[in-house]
Amino acid sequence: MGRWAQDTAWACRAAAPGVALPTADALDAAAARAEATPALVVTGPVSSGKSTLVNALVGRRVAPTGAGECTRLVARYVRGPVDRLDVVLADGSRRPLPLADGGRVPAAVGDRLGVDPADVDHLLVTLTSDALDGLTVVDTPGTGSARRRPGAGGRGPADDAVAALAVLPSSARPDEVERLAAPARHGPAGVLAVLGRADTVGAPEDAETVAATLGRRLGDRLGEVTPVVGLLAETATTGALRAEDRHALAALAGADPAAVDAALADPDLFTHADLPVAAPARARLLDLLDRRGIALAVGLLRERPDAGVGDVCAALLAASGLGVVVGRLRAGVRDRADLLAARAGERRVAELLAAEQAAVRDDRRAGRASPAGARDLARLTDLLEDLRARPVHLELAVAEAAARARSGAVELPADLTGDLDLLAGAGLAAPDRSRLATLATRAGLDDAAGELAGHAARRAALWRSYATWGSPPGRADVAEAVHRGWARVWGELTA
Ligand SMILES: Nc1nc2c(ncn2[C@@H]2O[C@H](COP(=O)(O)OP(=O)(O)OP(=O)(O)O)[C@@H](O)[C@H]2O)c(=O)[nH]1
Ligand SMILES: [Mg+2]
Repeated sequence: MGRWAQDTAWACRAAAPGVALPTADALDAAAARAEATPALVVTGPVSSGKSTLVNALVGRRVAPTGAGECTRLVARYVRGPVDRLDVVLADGSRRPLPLADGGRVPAAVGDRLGVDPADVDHLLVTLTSDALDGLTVVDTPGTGSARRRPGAGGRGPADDAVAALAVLPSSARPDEVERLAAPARHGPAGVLAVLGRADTVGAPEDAETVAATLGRRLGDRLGEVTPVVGLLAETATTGALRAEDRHALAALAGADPAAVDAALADPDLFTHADLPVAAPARARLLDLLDRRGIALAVGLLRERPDAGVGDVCAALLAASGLGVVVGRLRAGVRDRADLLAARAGERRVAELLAAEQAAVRDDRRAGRASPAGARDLARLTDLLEDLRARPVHLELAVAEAAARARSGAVELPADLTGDLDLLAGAGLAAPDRSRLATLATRAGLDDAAGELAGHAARRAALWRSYATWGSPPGRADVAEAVHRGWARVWGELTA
């Protein structure tokens, strides 16, 4: 666990002995929240390719996938010493259930356990997969599904996510995005958007254009949209492609190219055309690769008849775009896991304080004395102030301000938005020399060391005035965070 997450957990636990029992329990939960592995929630409309992408990310074909509504329960994929499945019921109790053949999560777990499916809160899938080291992945039912509902106590089993991976079809509308991604809820890492099933939108080179158009149509709320072919990524990373599949592909590569290419125009045609591969083997290839993947693999084997399963998988993986998604996840979530976990704990304390404030207000209105409530309120206020005084809070406040400005939620003049992005990448929690030097270079300063302090002081003053001169509240908050960021840079350089 990282330094800031640990620090948050300690602060919460240290405050617990001085408050009433329910508040102490809630503080313990906030500490546990900071200590927990950060979670990424995968969200999107029904059949957009979420579970297929989850399998690719986890490196195992474990989540059920298929045409029609397939995922009916939230499933949390976590790292553990053995593979196992637990069904978590609405009352919090857990029932173990064997994984189905091939290590898949079985469909209809409610029936298998003899419980009402409505009583199931979520599935907890523990896997030995290294890909889950440091990142829990949460698969969800499609946004249009009637199965989506908050879990017990009004909290959904994905509500602790620090970031969302939105898997979108090319037809996604801005109003859907609002609903499915709820960027504000997922904290500073926000939402990483991908165009799912990108092989189905036209020629390979079209996918980039469609993704860019989708990003623009969604109003840049989600930032960049990356095209991804989850199916090829899943097949390539999970060992699903076997020697006999490669054999079938090689037979197709050796057949009349005109006949194979013509058959690939349509799935039915491909399964029934006169080709030197048994129909069930062709149907399996369609399941594993779809037509684009088959064309790609056959093309490779025509050029290099000696290419093995590993070579084919490498080509599929390269064409899938998974590497770009993994890279974005690393930069946006994994590399910032400590900060995000610390922030998640801090958010819980803020929620707790708000609830306590409401309770004390109610007591006051009803004429009830609540000395314990007033005492807890003071403790929680102190704790939150302490947490917010840490540099990690500042770094995340600036990152959030940058995300809000980029999303259009807060309007700023263009030159100030650039300034915000600059500072958001500066590592304000621990601004060492190399980070400050990078900041100076990115700010376009010639004499990096000499000029940065003066620049920081001027920018701090500018943002300060922007924060105070009649700005609307959203803008004032953003400006205040950036002001404090530049002030910290100045302080580091002049201390
Ligand atoms: N051609 C192609 N098909 C894909 C791709 N990804 C998924 N599919 C197929 O699309 C169908 C739906 O995929 P899922 O991964 O189950 O989609 P989902 O979003 O989890 O669907 P629900 O759980 O029902 O909401 C399956 O038949 C997949 O094999 C892809 O990248 N390309
Ligand atoms: Mg699914």
